[in-house]
Amino acid sequence: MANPAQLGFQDAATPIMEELLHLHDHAMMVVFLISAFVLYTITLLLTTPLTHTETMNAQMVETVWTILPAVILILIALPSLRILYLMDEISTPPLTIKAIGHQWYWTYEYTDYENMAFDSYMVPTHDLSPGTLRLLEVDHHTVVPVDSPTRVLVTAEDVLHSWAVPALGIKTDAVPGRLNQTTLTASRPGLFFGQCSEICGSNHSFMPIVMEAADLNTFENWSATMLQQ
Ligand SMILES: [Cu+2]
Repeated sequence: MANPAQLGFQDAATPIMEELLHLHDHAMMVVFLISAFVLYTITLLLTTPLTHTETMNAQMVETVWTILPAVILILIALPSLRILYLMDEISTPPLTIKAIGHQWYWTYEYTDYENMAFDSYMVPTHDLSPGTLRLLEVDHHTVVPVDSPTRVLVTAEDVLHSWAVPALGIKTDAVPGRLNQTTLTASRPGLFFGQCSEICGSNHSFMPIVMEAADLNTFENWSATMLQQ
């Protein structure tokens, strides 16, 4: 999760999020270079007496300042498109989870198992045990195995919600009557926190998401206990 007053992103927990962080750094580098150049040019403009006041056109510089921004845009667009198509790549994952948004909790269905579904409610502040996070902890974690591709189907049953977990690089709209598909492959074990990212009603802030990436044995044990309930 994010630290208090954290400015940057959370550490990546999926290969896709790692790619997104690299793209962000790449784009920011371009922004810094352009900002520095513009600032330098403005300073020159304000401190240098004007010469060439009779010049009507300058073909060379106009050619350069038309083509150069286009090249810079292409240098940002190409890696961006690459990640866009990477994120779309689902293939045939061994596990599928269905996340259903409700006002104001999430329901999860593990459709590879018979009858494995549970609701995930936020733990109210007065019920929190020491060391757990206020407004982020839920009563049932959503467990996924580490290093295993997982398909997440996202939908809603009442209004628009959005299933978002920043460390996993996921933000998928939950739309009633629609089934959106996304994928995640947790690259390390851990707890990854998210929140509904669509203004969905008065308790919008109180339907957090807790993804627990665990090794396969832990996942198997957990799924066995969930099936017994
Ligand atoms: Cu919501």
